[in-house]
Amino acid sequence: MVGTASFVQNLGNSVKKVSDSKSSSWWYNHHMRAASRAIFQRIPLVDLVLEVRDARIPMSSEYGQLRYFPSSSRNIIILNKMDLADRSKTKEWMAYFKERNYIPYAINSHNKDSIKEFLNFLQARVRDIRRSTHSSDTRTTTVMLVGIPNVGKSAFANSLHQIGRISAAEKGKLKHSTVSPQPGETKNITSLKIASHPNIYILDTPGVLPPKILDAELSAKLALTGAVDDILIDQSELAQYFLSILNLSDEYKNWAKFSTMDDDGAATSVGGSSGGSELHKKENQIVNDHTQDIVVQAVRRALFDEISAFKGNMVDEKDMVQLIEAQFTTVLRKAFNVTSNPCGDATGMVAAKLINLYRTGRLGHYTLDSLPRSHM
Ligand SMILES: Nc1nc2c(ncn2[C@@H]2O[C@H](COP(=O)(O)OP(=O)(O)O)[C@@H](O)[C@H]2O)c(=O)[nH]1
Ligand SMILES: [Mg+2]
Repeated sequence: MVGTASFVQNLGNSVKKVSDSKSSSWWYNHHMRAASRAIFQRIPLVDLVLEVRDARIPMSSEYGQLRYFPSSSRNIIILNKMDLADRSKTKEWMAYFKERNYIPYAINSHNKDSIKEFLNFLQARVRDIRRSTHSSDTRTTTVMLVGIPNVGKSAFANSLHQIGRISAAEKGKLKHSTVSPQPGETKNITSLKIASHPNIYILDTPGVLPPKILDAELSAKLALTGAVDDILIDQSELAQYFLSILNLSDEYKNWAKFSTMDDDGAATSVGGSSGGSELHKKENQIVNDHTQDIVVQAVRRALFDEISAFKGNMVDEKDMVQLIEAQFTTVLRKAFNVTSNPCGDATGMVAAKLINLYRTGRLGHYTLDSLPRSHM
């Protein structure tokens, strides 16, 4: 279980309730139903299917419909948002998929080099398929992106279109897919050219969630990573679930250098997923780039101090609840400079700010899905 049981249950049950509610036109709305059908019909017709998943939840972000099309040589699993996931866990997940004869590829859609590398890989794959099917060199190849909402399909499609080797005239200045932090922004299937001679087109599709979700932990992970519209979810439940993950992980130890406590050089003595000096360089860069990072530093420092000073037992549910209560009501309010005023929703504001920092990778890298036990 990722996070502490009661927080997983609270959030998971709320999400499940939304997905169960018949009146919820938000969850599996008519757009999703129509899109799901359109995608299903097209899958057998395209040359390749790129199933975009979120690298933070390589299993939970599976696109269920693909189980009906088990031809794994035509499918590639894209683990997008790798920049937000734990790097060593992504490697383990890649190995896991390869062992099962899937073709996985980890991507950061915002990174040019990552996209260039993938384009080369894709073109080689397309050549292989052409050879094996004896198709002519001039035939157009169609590749379809599928996935649950908000995993970055449109961002990925746009980057492929921008970086793809096509003429300037073909790079339509106005032609792009809508990228948005809100799930459900892509309403239609759009086609973008990503390579010439021979031509490759990519179809961007709307995200589709399962009509119903039965598992509380799965629901909680989908909500935290942004696959479910935030309007449907209590933001403080989301933030508390995240805090229970953060408190149990080692990520906060990387923030020792921001601490005001006398920690005797703890910054260099702790290990984490990121190397110390590399992290430092990155941190300096970020500080220079964004004024908002003064807030990020304050939040990291406050969390580091609070967790380090915590005398309770993290795996004890009661102690964890107490710690999160303190973090939420005092520590983070101060760090975010949110004053409690009778008209404002201070808890909601703290929650939204914390979730935003998590989703933009500024509070560490977490892979929420663990590999099946037999594989570890
Ligand atoms: N950090 C990070 N964010 C990404 C990446 N790809 C997409 N995003 C962000 O994720 C959000 C959803 O992207 P979008 O392309 O609209 O997702 P879609 O619903 O699957 O089409 C947007 O805020 C994107 O900027 C990535 O590789 N890394
Ligand atoms: Mg989209």
